Amino acid sequence: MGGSITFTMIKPDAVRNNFIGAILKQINENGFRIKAIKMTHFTRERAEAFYGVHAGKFFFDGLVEFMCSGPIVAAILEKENAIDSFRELIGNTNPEKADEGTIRKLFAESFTANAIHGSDSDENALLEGSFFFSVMEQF
Ligand code: IDP
Ligand code: MG
Repeated sequence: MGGSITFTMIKPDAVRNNFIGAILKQINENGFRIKAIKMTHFTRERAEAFYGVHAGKFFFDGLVEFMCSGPIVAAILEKENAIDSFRELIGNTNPEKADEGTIRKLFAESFTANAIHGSDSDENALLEGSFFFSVMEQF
């Protein structure tokens, strides 16, 4: 038990397509423990801030629009080597390039509507988790 943490969001496409249960099942079966979870909805301002590192890129406006298009499920996950292990489980950002069996390959609609988010570093997992959950130190 124990390990490091990552932050994830089941994105609006996957929620609309009724994949919350299937995705959480994959997450659990791959050894992640769900430490905190909530269904919520981005406002435009919060989506712009969350993805601020991508501001100005060609896909930014479409990404913000999409992330505000419906509810999401945000969660803190724990596992040994959580960041890398989870990035492996979700697969390539572009679902057409994602390996068979990965969450994006199985459930994504498109490059932008790619079903799920996973943090890319310990530092960003804390920052991103703090966007949705208080007292991140407890994890
Ligand atoms: P990641 O989610 O795999 O870490 P990032 O490069 O951090 O990928 O991009 C954040 C999100 O922005 C992606 O998950 C995807 O939804 C969207 N995105 C990134 N690059 C593109 C692109 O080239 N076309 C369309 N959408 C993109
Ligand atoms: Mg990223």
